Amino acid sequence: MVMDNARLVRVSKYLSKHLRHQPERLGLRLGPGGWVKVGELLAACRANNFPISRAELNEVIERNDKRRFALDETGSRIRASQGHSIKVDLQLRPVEPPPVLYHGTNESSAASIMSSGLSKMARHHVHLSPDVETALRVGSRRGRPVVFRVDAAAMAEAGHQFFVSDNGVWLVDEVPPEFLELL
Ligand code: HQG
Repeated sequence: MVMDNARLVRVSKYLSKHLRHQPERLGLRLGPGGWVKVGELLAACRANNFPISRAELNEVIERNDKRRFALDETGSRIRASQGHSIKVDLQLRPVEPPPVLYHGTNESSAASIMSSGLSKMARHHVHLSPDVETALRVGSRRGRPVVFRVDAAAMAEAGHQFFVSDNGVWLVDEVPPEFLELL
């Protein structure tokens, strides 16, 4: 483990940008599941004047605060576990959610969310957190946070599908307002 935090964050942001939003900027295409060959990724980063060593990549995968990136079982492919804006099929299977999940957002979005529910906006899914602390952290990114309680059990009962990413983020297509309660 050799990277300082500044480098760790820089590499993580660079990887998020290209594995979630703009792979074409590096001449990459995400394969099924959102996977990219590690060798191809590192070569593309180098060609774009942002060289990353394999050791650094491994360290980012392991030390990243939210474990945003994962290797496949062979260690030869990498993907972002969630957070994409481009069309990608993560090949996640629907699973039964815990009875309650949470969504953290900023205060100024609360009224709109209460009337129209949660939409995925620019991302692929609505992101839900397993606990209030995580939701507060997510909501704090853009001003004063508020947290909604999501009645996941009732949603599942009503036929909504839930997915969970490799790093424990819960994903749904939408949350209609009747399943939301502002804490
Ligand atoms: C809001 C980060 C008004 C929604 C985080 C959110 C997460 C509405 C914003 C992950 C709305 C979209 C995702 C409505 C939704 N009216 N506002 N009807 N419906 N919104 O960033 O959940 O660091 O796309 O509340 O930690 O904030 O990137 O979603 O505020 O896990 O790995 O629209 O991104 O992870 O914002 O964050 P985002 P999010 P990373």
